[in-house]
Amino acid sequence: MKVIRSEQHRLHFPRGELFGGELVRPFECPERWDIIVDRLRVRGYDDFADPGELDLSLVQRVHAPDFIEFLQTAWDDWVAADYKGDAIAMVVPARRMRQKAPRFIDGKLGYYCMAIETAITQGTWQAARSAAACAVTAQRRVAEDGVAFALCRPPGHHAASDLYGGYCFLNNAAIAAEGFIEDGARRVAILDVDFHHGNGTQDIFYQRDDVLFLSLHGQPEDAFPHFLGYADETGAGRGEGFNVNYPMPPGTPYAVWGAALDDACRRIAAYAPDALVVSLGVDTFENDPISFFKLTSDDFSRYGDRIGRLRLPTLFVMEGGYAVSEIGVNTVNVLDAFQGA
Ligand code: SP5
Ligand code: ZN
Repeated sequence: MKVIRSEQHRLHFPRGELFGGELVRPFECPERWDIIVDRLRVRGYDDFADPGELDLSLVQRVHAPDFIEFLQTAWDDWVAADYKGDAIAMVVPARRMRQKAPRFIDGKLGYYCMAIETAITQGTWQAARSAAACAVTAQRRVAEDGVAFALCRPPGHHAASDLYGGYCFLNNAAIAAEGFIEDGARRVAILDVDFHHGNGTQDIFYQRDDVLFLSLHGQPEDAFPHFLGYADETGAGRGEGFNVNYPMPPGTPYAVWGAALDDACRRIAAYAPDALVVSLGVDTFENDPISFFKLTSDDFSRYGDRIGRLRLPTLFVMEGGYAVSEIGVNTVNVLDAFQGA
């Protein structure tokens, strides 16, 4: 299986993440990438490649022009305001306030932000661009090989057309889905197995019937991002019926999670897509520091096999997973079992 990854991910590493009222070392850190690469090598994956130049027209199909402009300029605006730390949003356009991007950077950050734990630094735009490029380059490999892995960092599934946050800036999986459609796919399914609801991906495709979105995640009552991901969000307009959420409670074991995955896989098979994008977050792991499902390392093999039995052209796109020492084993267990299915 071809693995597309870029060293440029290192350009994004904020000094701190706002967590429990403290600035802590970000959970979403460069070591995550290193440990996945190490494990891939141990398991015999040796077909690594850098991404090609990013096709900005695909990014523009997913993200609003003013949002792309904001991501490109936010750091310079922040520095111009004479701020010394990383760029963090503080004021947001809450209920009954004007939804209008202001001129000053403090206001812009809040306008485009969906969760303020996520800081922007000098290299954030370049790193986000490299992650999207990995997704698109890997997507183009799927036509030849039937499968590919985009080792994206930073992740993407919380990013909506004009929102960043949840460690995400560009929605790598959504951009890749648009790549499949550009290459002739009539239907694409996106299966989001990250612990967190893929609010950005859901929002991007909510009114569409050519992209089926399914997400298994911690229920919004208890889990980030808290304000989307309920089971009654089923799509709108021609997209009605093409959005499927599986919110699950704290402590969910594989017996329950795997049954939801099986239901999702049966819906995917019935949809008969030309391609499948898997938003692969491994923060469902029992020892993940910020999540509450109870999957074991062996469970990742179990579900990799289930996805493999769909027999679809499949692109894996890396999302979350914060139990850093086990992130490699858990991620590669999915890929190995997919290939063995
Ligand atoms: C891509 C991805 O996995 N993003 C997740 C972003 C979550 N950031 C906020 C986490 C806050 C978690 N608080 C839970 C505390 C549990 N003790
Ligand atoms: Zn996650």
